[in-house]
Amino acid sequence: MISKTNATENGTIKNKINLIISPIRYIENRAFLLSLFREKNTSMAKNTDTMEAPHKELQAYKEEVLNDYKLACISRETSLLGRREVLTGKAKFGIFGDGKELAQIALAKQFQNGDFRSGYYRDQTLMMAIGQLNVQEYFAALYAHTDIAHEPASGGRQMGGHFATRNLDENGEWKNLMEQKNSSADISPTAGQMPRLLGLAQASKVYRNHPELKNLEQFKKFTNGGNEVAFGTIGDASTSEGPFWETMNAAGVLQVPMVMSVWDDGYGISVSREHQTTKNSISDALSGFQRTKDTPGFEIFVTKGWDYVDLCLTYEKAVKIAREEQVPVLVHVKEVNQPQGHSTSGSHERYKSEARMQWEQDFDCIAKFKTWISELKDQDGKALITAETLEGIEKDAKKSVRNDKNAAWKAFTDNMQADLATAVQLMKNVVEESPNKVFISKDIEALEKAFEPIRKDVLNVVRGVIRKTRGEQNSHRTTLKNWLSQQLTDNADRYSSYLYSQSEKNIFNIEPIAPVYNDDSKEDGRIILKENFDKIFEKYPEALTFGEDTGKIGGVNQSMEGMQEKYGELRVADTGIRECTILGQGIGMAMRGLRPIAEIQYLDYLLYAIQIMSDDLSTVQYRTKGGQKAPLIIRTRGHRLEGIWHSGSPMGMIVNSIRGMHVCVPRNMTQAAGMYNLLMEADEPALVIEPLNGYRTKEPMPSNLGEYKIALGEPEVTKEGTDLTIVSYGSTFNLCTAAEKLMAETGMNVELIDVQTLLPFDVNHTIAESLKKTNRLLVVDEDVESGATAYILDQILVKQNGYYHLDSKPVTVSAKDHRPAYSTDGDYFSKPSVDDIFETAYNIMHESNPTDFPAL
Ligand SMILES: Cc1ncc(C[n+]2csc(CCOP(=O)(O)OP(=O)(O)O)c2C)c(N)n1
Ligand SMILES: [Mg+2]
Repeated sequence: MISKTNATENGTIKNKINLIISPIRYIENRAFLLSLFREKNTSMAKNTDTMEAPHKELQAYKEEVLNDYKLACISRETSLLGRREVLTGKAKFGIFGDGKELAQIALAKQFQNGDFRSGYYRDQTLMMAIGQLNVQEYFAALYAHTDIAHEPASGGRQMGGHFATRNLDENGEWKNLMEQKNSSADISPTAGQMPRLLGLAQASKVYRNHPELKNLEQFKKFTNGGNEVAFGTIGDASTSEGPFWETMNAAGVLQVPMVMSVWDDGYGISVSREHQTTKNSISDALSGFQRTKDTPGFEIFVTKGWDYVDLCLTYEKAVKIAREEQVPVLVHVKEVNQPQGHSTSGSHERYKSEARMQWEQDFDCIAKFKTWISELKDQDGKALITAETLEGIEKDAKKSVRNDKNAAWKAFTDNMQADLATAVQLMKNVVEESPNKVFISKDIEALEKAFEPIRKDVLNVVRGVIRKTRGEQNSHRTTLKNWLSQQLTDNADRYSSYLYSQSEKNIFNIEPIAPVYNDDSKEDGRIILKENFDKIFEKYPEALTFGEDTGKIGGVNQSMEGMQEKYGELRVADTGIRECTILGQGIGMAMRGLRPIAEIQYLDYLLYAIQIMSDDLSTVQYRTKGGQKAPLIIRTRGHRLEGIWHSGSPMGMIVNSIRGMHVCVPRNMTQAAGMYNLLMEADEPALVIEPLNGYRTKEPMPSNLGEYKIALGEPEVTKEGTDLTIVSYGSTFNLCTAAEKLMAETGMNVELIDVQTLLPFDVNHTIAESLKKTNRLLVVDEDVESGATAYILDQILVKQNGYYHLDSKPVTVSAKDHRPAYSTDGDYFSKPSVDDIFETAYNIMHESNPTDFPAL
């Protein structure tokens, strides 16, 4: 800084002006201007006749500083009032961004249209600074306002402090993401934002280097030559989580434009940093990631959360490196704090020492910012910005936040008040005619007197009135019941819509096309898959795949053989062994218009990724109420091989943890390929589990590869019969087919149904139709007892009313509760075998007709 000032003093004033206004040197110029303030060097400004240009710059800069101060005050006031709203009971829970304002303001200066954020609950100032959150919206979220016009992030579904931009239009189509600053939707699990961040950053790299995409018009809404930066934010304590390290390592390997900020306030709730981080410093711990001249890695910056000038300069440098060089950057922002403690759930006095509390006050970033501004002098040595100006800003901030808060509350309650008034009137009509009038009226009066009742309060009383007037001849009951029914419909939209896509491209809108067979040729399953992937890559330039061993050797089962040579390393890539971030790459890239196919090598290892699938991917549509999507396809293979770690089939766990995604369990590769073809046209995330023992099985070769599409949610009846309905899927279905041959030999005529997909499940109730004929049900599954079978039975017996058609008890065959043991015998005694399936089916027949089916 000093040397730059000296250098300009030695040059002519004219040179100085050129230096300041030249756009190419913008960053250096800003640094220079900032240095003027920092050094309180006013000598340059005293030369009045030649100083017009820099003077203007200084004025603009002064404005900028004042705007920053204003936003900091507004954001802080939002936190303070927000906490009060929770403590007085108007909102459920509050977690705020106080103490982190300044760093986020500095970061936001570098945030451009098309860029993405993947952060956490402290980022309200950042969201405000990039123009994607206003105070009223903040409070709307705190109150859980269900209208996206008021609470665009989640329609009141997420607790306050969980941010998101609306990246889809009302039809579920992508908006032009290059015309807005974007934030992927937050999730609460600490470090859960990390895997997705990797993919958001990687998308820029793909767009920059892809031979076709950058010139295609339809991708201009996602990128400008891959110049976009993905901004990550995380708290110091959350860096202890595995996904943080996995993401950082992968970003260093992939060299993607990611700027990772750590807001280091020294605590994760009550647990201080020395219990969290090696060397008590994340930048020290990560110092081995620092790139050198010869070895790529990270660029690492350390700054302080209260030092406005250093923060601004740091982010200028950091983001320039990430954007231009596509290098990941860590910005360790030390010395931030949390003036109000962690959240509304407790107070920090319980675990912070008095000295620490004092320090937090002394180093409050807004107080420090104010001191710094107050010390700026103009050319006459007078305060550049007066104390009155700053106090005026503070006062205005208080007032405007209060007004916005009140407006948010009014909007939140207005809508409910209207419903309340209608409900009360309808209930009074009912009660007028009721012999229990006096008794029931009390409930209605209590509701009328209640302080701002919510929907639950109203429906509680309405349902009570319906209950208490049951059996009465009361002409107004029907009207009240209709009103209730309409309320339940409206609230289903408020609270339960958009678990799946509601766009034109949801899976049910894609027309299936049957495979065509021109001749009798047969091929290994893997060849069918491979040739089909070839068609997919040809048809969709935005399609890309990655996973362990996926690239160079084309996958452990060779179903991508030759694809990397043909489509390049960008589109067919190897990754490190890191299932969680493979998923994250997929989520982030899918959120930016690409069509990733993420490969998890074996189903058993999906567990490393299941958290991120469950918490992030499967909730994207739901938690944004249709504001975002991530149409990612996950490929894996499983169910059968041998041994504890290679034969798992935890389908119950999977279907129950990823509602919001589709789960395809094809019995062979022809079906699998047809499912991929359908999914590529849809805009929804799905998991496809290829049957592990199907790669070398010969299957008839369809002639319309890449074209035929297998519908999801439609089981296939592969053999018709009248005695017993056998329901299964995947590899086990093939065992059922083998067992059926034995059954036929004994005179049994069974119907075999492959459900094909577990989510969705038999949408046309094909299985119930079958039960009408057979009146008997056997479900075969290789999950543990009561695993996927419990789900399947609930679907058939309860949802499809299958129980109604049964003449004998429904029966299940599952694997043993332990993991499957190694070797063929281990498999035989752990998983359902052809013999087990035959015997169980036969015993059902024996029970109903012991004459034709004598005991075995
Ligand atoms: C996986 C997971 N574990 C625990 C929590 C509960 N929790 C919420 S915030 C938090 C502390 C996070 O601290 P830090 O990352 O330093 O962020 P800060 O709140 O201090 O900004 C914890 C433990 C959680 N949300 N997710
Ligand atoms: Mg912390």
